[in-house]
Amino acid sequence: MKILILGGTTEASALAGALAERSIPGLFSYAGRVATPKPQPLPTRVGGFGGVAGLAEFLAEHGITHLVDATHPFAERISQNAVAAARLAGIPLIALTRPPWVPQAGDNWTSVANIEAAVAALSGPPERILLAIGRQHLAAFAARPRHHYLLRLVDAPEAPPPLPRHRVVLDRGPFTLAGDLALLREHGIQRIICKNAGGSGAIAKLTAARELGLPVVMIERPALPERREVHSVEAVITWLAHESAPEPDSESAPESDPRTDRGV
Ligand code: 3Y8
Ligand code: NAP
Repeated sequence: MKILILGGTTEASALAGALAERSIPGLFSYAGRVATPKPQPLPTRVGGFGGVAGLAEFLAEHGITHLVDATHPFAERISQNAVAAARLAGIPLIALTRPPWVPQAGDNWTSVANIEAAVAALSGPPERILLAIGRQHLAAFAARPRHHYLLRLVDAPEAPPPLPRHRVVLDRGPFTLAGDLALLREHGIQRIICKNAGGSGAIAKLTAARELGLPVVMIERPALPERREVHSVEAVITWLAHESAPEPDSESAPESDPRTDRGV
């Protein structure tokens, strides 16, 4: 058995720890989006595979027997590639995901379908906005230049974002309620824009928004391809055990006793 984990989330790190503890051979994969990704207790590779064909080749060349897609719900392309590459390579695939967040009493959310809809939702008067969506989609908000954006990024942007009024804060999750309350108060934030990532690593800002009575523009998840999906590390471990159990062959299967068949 040799597992490849497509990582980049809190759950992927927890699964890597569980495999390492059980001495289950595994490899961990990052896209290489940030300068210093969190170290993992498994051998780690960084960078794209080169599309579906590249990933299928990697699976075959490295003798991968099981593929676990533990990437972020907004990492659409890698999840599509994983389904296609696992099929090409003829190996089983499972996705380790977390349920989306749902609004609680006291929340003031506007759910939107995507980044463009979030931009469209900012048609009101100038506000101080926490844009907590990372670095990859900032340019879309250039269409709404009158707001003041607080950008929380993992790494400093190579070029200044095309937002006339913005402030960058460099930080990486998992985040805390105390930290996010302080951030929102210090910068006088009036609205939060974020992705429905789910999980525990990014939820603090929503709890802080509820406490401060701030509105949230929640970007809902893209549709992902059909695949086997679980929400816990234990469920992946159970699946691995089941998937690697030898098929019971007919010779060794115990004959049913005719007497018991008749209930005698
Ligand atoms: C490179 C690898 C772990 C994983 C931790 C989780 C939690 C902390 C919260 C906010 C939201 C955001 C962002 C965020 C969080 C976890 C998780 C999560 C959100 C690292 C990491 C990698 C990335 C990539 C990065 C994206 C960006 C998104 C920042 C590691 C730290 C906004 C998503 O600069 C860039 O280009 C950053 C790109 C993709 C989204 C974007 O589009 O910009 N994550 N984040 C992974 C790789 O190379 O394969 O160092 O840990 C991982 C984590 N970030 O093991 O504890 O599980 O989600 N990551 C979002 O959720 O909205 C920050 O600021 O409130
Ligand atoms: P994406 O748009 O779905 O993927 C774009 C390309 O990046 C993929 O086609 C693949 O390149 C490469 N890639 C993505 N994840 C990879 C991985 N784990 N290992 C190797 N290559 C990978 O992905 P994304 O949204 O940019 O996210 C990139 C990484 O950041 C993922 O690991 C994800 O879990 C993590 N992350 C993303 C978010 C988010 O908001 N998107 C949040 C937290 C963490 P090739 O086609 O060349 O193989």
